[in-house]
Amino acid sequence: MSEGKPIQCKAAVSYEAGKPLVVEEITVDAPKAHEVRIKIVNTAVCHTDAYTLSGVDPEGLFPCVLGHEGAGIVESVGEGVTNVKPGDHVIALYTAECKKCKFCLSGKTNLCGAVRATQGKGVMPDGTSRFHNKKGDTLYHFMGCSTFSEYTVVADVSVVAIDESAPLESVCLLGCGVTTGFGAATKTANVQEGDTVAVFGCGTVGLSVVQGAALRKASKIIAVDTNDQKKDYCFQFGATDFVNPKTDLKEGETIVSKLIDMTDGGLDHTFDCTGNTKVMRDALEACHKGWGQSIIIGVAAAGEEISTRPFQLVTGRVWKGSAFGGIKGRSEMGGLIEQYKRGDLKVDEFITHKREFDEINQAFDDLHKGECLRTVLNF
Ligand code: NAD
Ligand code: DAO
Ligand code: ZN
Repeated sequence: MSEGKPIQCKAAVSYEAGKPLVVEEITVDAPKAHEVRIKIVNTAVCHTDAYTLSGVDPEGLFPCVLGHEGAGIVESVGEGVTNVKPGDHVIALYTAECKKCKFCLSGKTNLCGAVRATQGKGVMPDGTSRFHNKKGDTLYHFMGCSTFSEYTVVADVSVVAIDESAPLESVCLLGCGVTTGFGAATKTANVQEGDTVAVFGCGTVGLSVVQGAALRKASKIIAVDTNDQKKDYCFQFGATDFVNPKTDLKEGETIVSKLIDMTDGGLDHTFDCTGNTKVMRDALEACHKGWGQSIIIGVAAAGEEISTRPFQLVTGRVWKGSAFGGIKGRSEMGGLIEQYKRGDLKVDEFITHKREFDEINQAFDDLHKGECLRTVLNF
């Protein structure tokens, strides 16, 4: 029985920005009160992990255990934990849900204040870490999840138990990218039947917007991507059109003018899934006058700012943002898993690469391949 004791296990430690991760044995302490220790079974690599590893994330702390798109099985729980128990299949949540704070009770947002401050500092809510390397150095947590370790410890508000029949290899992707895009379309934007939609950037997040819009029976779903390798995926997930702004514009045409021409005056909903602030502006300006709304999902580099002419907003276009698709992880993950099991939510289709955990550095390289949506790692 490992309950109450430290566990030695394999993890990928990020010691320095811009350097490969080091796969080594670390110690994972027992969970304290209101904490949960999870045996991670599968984790995927997302651009946010790469962003922090690159060193440009001003909040990045090293050495740390990255990873935030993971699923596993509860090994043990600390005192006072009632929402999960050992043996439960779970998904780690980088957007916590305490159900008690001002944010959770507002009914207006999925952001939660419970662990926000300590999560951003790479520690557990009591201000300490559960990770140490063999030299005894403390390793920081990441996004309240740290799924690049065979065992991790998370706050009880940062984990949700799921239907055991859902394959962990697939549903680990609901920990970030798929949920983010799908929720942005179906919840934040609340796309309705017959609406017109344009999605800028068709990686896992953008394709999940596409599939959310298709499920809602949008009449036109225009996928915009500078990489033609994304075209087939876009149609597979439900796009009606694909535009590559690098190659598909006539002389004098801009992506904004082309989209406006294609939709008789502009779109009902647009989504930025690139993190590029110029694209964010195009996405807003391609919206229909009077009601079009543009949802920013992409995470821009530190210090970047967005701009447009205020007249764009005066004339009725709306700029919104969406974190984790507006989804409350503990209350709503069960519904997403049901949609996945019914076939209404594609998840398996995003797994373009599978690797053993030891190949995690190659999984970071996979991210740069145009045809890669997600690499899922197996412990
Ligand atoms: P990705 O890199 O797989 O996909 C981005 C896509 O955008 C690529 O297909 C790329 O070819 C395309 N692209 C790049 N520049 C473009 C341009 N100028 N015009 C059109 N297309 C362009 O990334 P992803 O995993 O799908 O994530 C997308 C974004 O969402 C990232 O910025 C990520 O950090 C962010 N994200 C946000 C949240 C959130 O909660 N808001 C959650 C997860 C990810
Ligand atoms: O509550 O103030 C806060 C912070 C919420 C963080 C939301 C993060 C959304 C985007 C991160 C991309 C993750 C992959
Ligand atoms: Zn809360």
